[in-house]
Amino acid sequence: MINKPKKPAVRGSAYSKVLPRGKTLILAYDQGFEHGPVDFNLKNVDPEHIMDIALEGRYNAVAVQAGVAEKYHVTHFRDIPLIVKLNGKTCFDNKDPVSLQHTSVGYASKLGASGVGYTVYLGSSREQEMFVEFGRICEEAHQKGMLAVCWMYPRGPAITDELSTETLAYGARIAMELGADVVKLKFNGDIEGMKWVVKSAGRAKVVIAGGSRTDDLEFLRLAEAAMKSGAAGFAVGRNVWQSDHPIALTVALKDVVFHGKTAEEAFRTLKK
Ligand code: FBP
Repeated sequence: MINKPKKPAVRGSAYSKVLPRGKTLILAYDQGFEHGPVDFNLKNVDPEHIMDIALEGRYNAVAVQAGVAEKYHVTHFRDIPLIVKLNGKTCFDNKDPVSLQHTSVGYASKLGASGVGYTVYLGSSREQEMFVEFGRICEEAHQKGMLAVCWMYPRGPAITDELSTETLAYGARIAMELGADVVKLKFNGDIEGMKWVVKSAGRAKVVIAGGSRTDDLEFLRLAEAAMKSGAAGFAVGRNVWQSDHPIALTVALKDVVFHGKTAEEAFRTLKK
């Protein structure tokens, strides 16, 4: 019997830093670019506040654009694994979105990143350009021992339902086939359907986006359902850093993601 390696082809410690025991909680903070400062208040507009949450909450990584990494992550270099987003777009054109690379893998590596992130809009009339860029990014990242994380968002003229199971599964599959180690998707609420999505991603790990701020229990229920579907965790932003108790919510979220607690159990601890 041949011993077959099960981990993706990432060298060094990047994989075990960001995905210890195959699970992860990533704090996403690229919304200032994607949505504009409309998501922020006087506290969370400051990237330093987000770094503090990531540190105190012991996140497995923080995902930011290069400028934020340069100016704010540098002092946390050793303590919070970094994922640098290599592309980004505004919210002005969501009908036929395209988001092209503006930062190199080499520069992300110089900033100390364990991984790079890139959004692909499956169904855009320019999806091919994003496939080509992300494929090359995976190649370069793996040569440097970094993780490639794909934000896979079906959106554009060819997409009728961004959250249909088959569309999400198709996106997960493409991300894996292009070389992603982690594929970030939105959750569609259908646990059985999402199991198929996770299967379609093969050995790429599926993490779920948090979405806009909801109440804590509802968010924890989403987390419980996502974990039941076989997801490896979350790359969450607004639900945590728009909360007025981000650390307590992080602890509750970790109870669900890493310790298998139900949403109700985690919520009871949160309320205490
Ligand atoms: P949230 O948890 O705040 O939803 O963040 C997840 C995320 O993927 C961000 O990384 C990104 O900025 C945003 O969602 C994009 O979402 P959309 O394009 O749907 O507005």
